[in-house]
Amino acid sequence: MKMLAKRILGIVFVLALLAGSVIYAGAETTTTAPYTSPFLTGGGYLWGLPQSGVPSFLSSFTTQSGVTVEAHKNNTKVTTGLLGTGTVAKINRDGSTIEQYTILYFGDVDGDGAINAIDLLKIKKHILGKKTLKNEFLQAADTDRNGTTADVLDLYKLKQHLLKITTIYQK
Ligand SMILES: [Ca+2]
Ligand SMILES: [Ca+2]
Repeated sequence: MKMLAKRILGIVFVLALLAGSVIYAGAETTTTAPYTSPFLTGGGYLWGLPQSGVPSFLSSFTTQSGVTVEAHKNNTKVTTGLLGTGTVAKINRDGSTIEQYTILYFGDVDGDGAINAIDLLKIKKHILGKKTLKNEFLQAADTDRNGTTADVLDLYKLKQHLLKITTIYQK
């Protein structure tokens, strides 16, 4: 009798576990992210742009209903032109911002959305101690993506990029 009771208890326990996992699985499938995107985020930054056009950036997001993505430059919403380092991506749900990221476009150190000789000059000035790069602009100066920002190797990598010898890795 005792054995049977133990066995029933065991079965009940297994059934409860199964029921629990079914409920858990159900809960998991109903939880959907507000959006998906091919970009990477961390520390308040967003990066991984293949190029810096605003329209293609915005259309890269797949959003749930009620969710919108906006790009802001100097606190003004933009829908055309180029994104650059320092542009802010806002993810809104029902009118309020739920996530916000500052864009990093590696190699674009002045935030105009282009990688050119001006950016090279900015890194050079930083190295020489003439004008210090800060925040996202300093982060975007890690052109060789080794984690250290705005050093001679980054200057060299940017030069190579401009000469089309190598490309700055954005992912
Ligand atoms: Ca630039
Ligand atoms: Ca570096």
